[in-house]
Amino acid sequence: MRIVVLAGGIGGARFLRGLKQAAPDADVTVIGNTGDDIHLFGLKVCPDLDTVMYTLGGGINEEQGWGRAEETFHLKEELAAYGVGPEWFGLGDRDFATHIVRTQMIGAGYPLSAVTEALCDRWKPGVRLIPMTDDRVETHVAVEVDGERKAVHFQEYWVRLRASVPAEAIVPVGAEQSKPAPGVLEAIAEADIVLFPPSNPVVSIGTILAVPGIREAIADAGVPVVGLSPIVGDAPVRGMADKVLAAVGVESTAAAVAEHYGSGLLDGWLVDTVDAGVVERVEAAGIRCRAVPLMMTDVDAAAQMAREALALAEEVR
Ligand code: GDP
Ligand code: FO1
Ligand code: CA
Repeated sequence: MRIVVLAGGIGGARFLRGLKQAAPDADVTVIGNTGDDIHLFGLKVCPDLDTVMYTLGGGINEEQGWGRAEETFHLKEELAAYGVGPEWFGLGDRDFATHIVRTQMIGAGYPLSAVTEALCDRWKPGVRLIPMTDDRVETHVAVEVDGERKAVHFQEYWVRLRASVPAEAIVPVGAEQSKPAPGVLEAIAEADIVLFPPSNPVVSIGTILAVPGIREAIADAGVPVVGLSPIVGDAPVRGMADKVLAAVGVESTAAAVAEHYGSGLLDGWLVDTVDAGVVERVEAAGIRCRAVPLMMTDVDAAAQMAREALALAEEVR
C-alpha cells in the first residue's frame, strides 16, 4: 500500500510514528512543509523536515517535540558573547551540525530534496521524506505591533512573539512561483491513500497545498483523502493553530477545519470523541466523519489513530 502524508512538524511527526507502527509494510512518502524554514547565522534551518526526520529516526527531544535529544547550547552562548543573535531562536549544538551539512550541500549546488535524502541516510526515518518544493518559500505573518502594521517571519511570530498579537494575514511568500520538488507529484499520482495528519491546517498543510500543482494532483489522484483534526474541543492541542485559523477567517473547531479543506479535497475526517457532536455537520458538508480518540499520548495511541484513518479510507474508497 502506497500512502502519501502531507506533514508539518510535531503533529505530523507523531502521527507518522503511529502510522509506521500500524502499517509497517506500507510504502510511505511524506511531503514536508518548508514554509517554516529560516536562514540564521548563514545557515538554512528546516524545522518541520528536521522534526519529522529526528522523530522517526530516534533523535528527537521527546518532551519538547522539536530539536535534538541530549542537546547543549555552547555555540549559541558563544555567538551571544559576540553579540550575534537572534537570541530568541534556540539552536543547539547537535542540531547545528544538521544545518551546517544542509547549507554546505546547498552551496555545492544540491537541491533541498537531494540534501534531505542525504540527511535521511543517517537518520533512516523509514519513510521517504520530500520537501514540498526545492524553491524558497517563507511563511510571513502580518501583525500590528505598537500601532505599526508589519510582516514578520513565521518563526518570529511564533517563537519571539509567542503568537501574543493577533495574526492579520498569513502569506506564504514565494509559494506562487514555486514548483513541487521532484517526486512529489509522482508520489501523489501513484498513491493508494492520501492522509492529512493532525498538522496545522494553515501554516503546515495549507502551505504545502499552496505550492501550485499539489492540491490539483491530490484532487485528481482519485484515491481516498482522509484527515485528522488538530483541533480538539474547540482548541488546538498545542501551538497557535487558533491564531492562524482566525487570520484566514476559520473558527477553531474540528468541523470548521474540515469545511475549510472542503469536500473537493477531503473524503473523510476524524474528530476526537469530545467533538462527536459535529459529525453530522461534517457529513452534511459531504465529508464522511467519525469520532475516535485523537490524543497522541504515546506511540500506541497514534498508531490507533492511524488504523482509524486507514479504515475510514477503505470505507470511502
Ligand atoms: P508544527 O509544525 O510543529 O506546529 O506541527 P504540525 O503542523 O505538524 O502540527 C501542529 C498541530 O498538531 C497543532 O495544531 C496541534 O493542535 C496538533 N496536535 C499536536 N498534538 C496533537 C494530538 O495529540 N492530537 C491531535 N489531534 N492534534 C495534535
Ligand atoms: N520552537 C520554540 O518555541 N523555540 C525555539 O527556540 C525553537 C527553536 C527551534 C530550532 C530548530 C527547530 O527545528 C525547531 C525549533 N523550534 C523552536 C520549533 C519551531 O519553531 C516550531 O515548532 C515549528 O516551526 C512550528 O511549526
Ligand atoms: Ca511547522
